[in-house]
Amino acid sequence: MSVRPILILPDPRLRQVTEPVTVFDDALKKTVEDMFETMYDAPGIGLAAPQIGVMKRLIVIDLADPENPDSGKIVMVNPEIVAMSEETEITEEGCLSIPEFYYEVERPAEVTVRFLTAEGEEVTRHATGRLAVCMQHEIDHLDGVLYIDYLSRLKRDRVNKKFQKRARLAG
Ligand code: GNR
Ligand code: NI
Repeated sequence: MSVRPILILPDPRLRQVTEPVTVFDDALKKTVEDMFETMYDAPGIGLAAPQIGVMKRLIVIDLADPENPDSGKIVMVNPEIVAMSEETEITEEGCLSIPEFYYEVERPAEVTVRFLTAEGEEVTRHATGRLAVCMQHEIDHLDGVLYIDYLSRLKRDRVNKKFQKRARLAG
């Protein structure tokens, strides 16, 4: 098991559409273990495979909140949102690939997601609250979508400029 480096904006891999998982082997389980270790180390409540440069449709989530009954380890392979509520909710989001920034985002308040477990078994799960937000945030990552894409152009440009500058200084 190992903590893997998390890719930071503007890494182009964060903008790629990822490939479905087709093989449910020990290598997949190892990747899942690494993702949990990386997420807990960060710490974060979710992590999508492309954030560690694995271009597959694979997500781990743990709300890690004793108050929240949705807490616990969740692995989602090839997830698909099969239903979402008309009702929306605005919550503050952050992203491990966009450190130190937090903005309010409006999303459907409830979603139903169909996915496979790490063993390849199909599951359908209805989610509300923080879990619903996190699932949508992570599934977006699999399609190269970041939460800043939902902000006004002014705010998004400000974030992009900040990270372009950081990359210049670091590179
Ligand atoms: O750790 C995270 N917190 C968070 C807070 C509000 C909405 C979404 C998230 S996900 C984020 C980790 C991350 O970047 N996952 O892709
Ligand atoms: Ni994120």
